[in-house]
Amino acid sequence: MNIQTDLRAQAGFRRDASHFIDGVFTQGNSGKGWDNICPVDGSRIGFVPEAGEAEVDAAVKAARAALEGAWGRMSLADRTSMLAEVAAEINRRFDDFLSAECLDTGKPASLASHIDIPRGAANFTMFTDVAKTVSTECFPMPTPDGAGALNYGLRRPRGVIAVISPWNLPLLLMTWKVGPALALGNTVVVKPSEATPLTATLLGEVMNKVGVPKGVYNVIHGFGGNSAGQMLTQHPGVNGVTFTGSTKSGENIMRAAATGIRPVSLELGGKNPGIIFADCDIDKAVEGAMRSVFSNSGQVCLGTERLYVQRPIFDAFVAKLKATVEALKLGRPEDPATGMGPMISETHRKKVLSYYARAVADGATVVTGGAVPDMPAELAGGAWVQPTIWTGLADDSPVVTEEIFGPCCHIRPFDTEEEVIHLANATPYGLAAMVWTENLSRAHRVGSKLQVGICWINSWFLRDLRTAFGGAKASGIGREGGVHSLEFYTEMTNVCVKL
Ligand code: NAD
Ligand code: 6OH
Repeated sequence: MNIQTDLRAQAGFRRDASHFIDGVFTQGNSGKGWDNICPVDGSRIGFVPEAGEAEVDAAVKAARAALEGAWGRMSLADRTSMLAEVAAEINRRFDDFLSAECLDTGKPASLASHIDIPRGAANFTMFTDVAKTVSTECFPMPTPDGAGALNYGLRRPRGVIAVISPWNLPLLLMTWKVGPALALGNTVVVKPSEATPLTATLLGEVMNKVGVPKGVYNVIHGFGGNSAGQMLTQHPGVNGVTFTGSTKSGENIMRAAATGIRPVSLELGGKNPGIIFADCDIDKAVEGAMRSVFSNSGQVCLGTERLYVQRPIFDAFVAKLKATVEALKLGRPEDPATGMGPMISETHRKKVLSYYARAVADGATVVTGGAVPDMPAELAGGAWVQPTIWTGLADDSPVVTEEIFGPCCHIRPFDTEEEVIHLANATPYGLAAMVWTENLSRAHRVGSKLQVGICWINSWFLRDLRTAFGGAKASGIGREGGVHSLEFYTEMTNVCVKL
């Protein structure tokens, strides 16, 4: 893995994004689009075309034709070896993907080279493995005439899948959907986030290089509501919508998918608690909290924004976390010393800063941060905020109840296990939680009582891709990962044969 010394010097990817429809890169005919801005310094990366009805319709039709054509006829062995080759080609073009992702998001290359890009490849290999092992049930049954009958299940691809993805882990979260969809025989139309169009576009080059039939993977660019996202989810040719993003957008997408009764898979927002018991290994807990609060500048759905620390170690924990946060270096993605990048955009920075102001207005103690950092002149146009810790807020402050999606957390003391379980669950969300304790019984007990899709004990973001991934309550519908992805990406028919 070679981290580029200058991302912009990496030549192998297009700076202007492009739709990718039926195997062809096109700017479309809508005449609309926008400038893609690098959040590191506010500079222009290139142009992004905005798809209109014509491009969305063409992409869905191309996906349908591929489903009924070359892709639908391909053997499982050929399909899966082709997708394994997609993974290999992502790895061969690692530096292109890395530079494109870091330019779009501003995230440190040290992070993207360990998480985003390798997972972009792994999402294809893992689901090709899953697809090869799919088997279905068989139930012999008696009949009154004594001859009996045999029931067996058949799994078919669901069809044309709309993939709507967010900007925080663009390649990782898009391929987390595209991988299983294609491995299980579907075709896709992807609408990546308007903030991060480059790696989805680049994946089109990989598909063509590998020889994936045209129309199997399509990309259209645009915004969400009243734009390409909405057109795609409303398109009658789409058989299912898989979405990662905010809970608000999830509600809109579910509404659109209701017409025609199309299934949805929704991975949504969170306000995840981290629970630190006094019997934990405090240094490991501080290190875990650092990663879960500040990785990717806090722009991770699984990240922790509410920390609950048991009273005997509260002051020590806050002091250690503060010292570690203050050592975090903000800087350019390509600088190996950079620990944190900017917010994704100026708009998002304003949102995060509004919570920084609200925390103060609500009487928080600002342990560290809380403002806009002083950056060198060449980065002054970037979307920077300071990593921030607060204490002293009431449990009903919006800073404690609403998802901020920034590099910040509120830390509150607690006394008993019962109390902290109640606090952790007192939210409409239910995506993830982390618990730090050296007491084995307590770890299992608390883990089983938290109303979340994923609970990490003495760890965070430790991912085995075979496990069920998704959120409880307002954090989502459905589970993806390993064989759990079969539920959404395939349709089951029971064949009942009278013998
Ligand atoms: P967002 O909801 O604003 O946008 C996500 C995607 O949906 C974008 O591509 C956007 O254009 C599209 N979109 C928005 N409204 C739409 C509509 N009405 N119809 C069709 N498409 C529409 O989210 P974001 O700001 O890009 O990402 C941050 C959010 O995503 C946070 O809330 C975060 O928690 C959540 N997230 C969740 C997970 C998870 O796995 N649960 C993972 C990552 C991010
Ligand atoms: C959210 O920002 C992170 C989601 C991570 C995954 O979906 C994953 O598969 O690891």
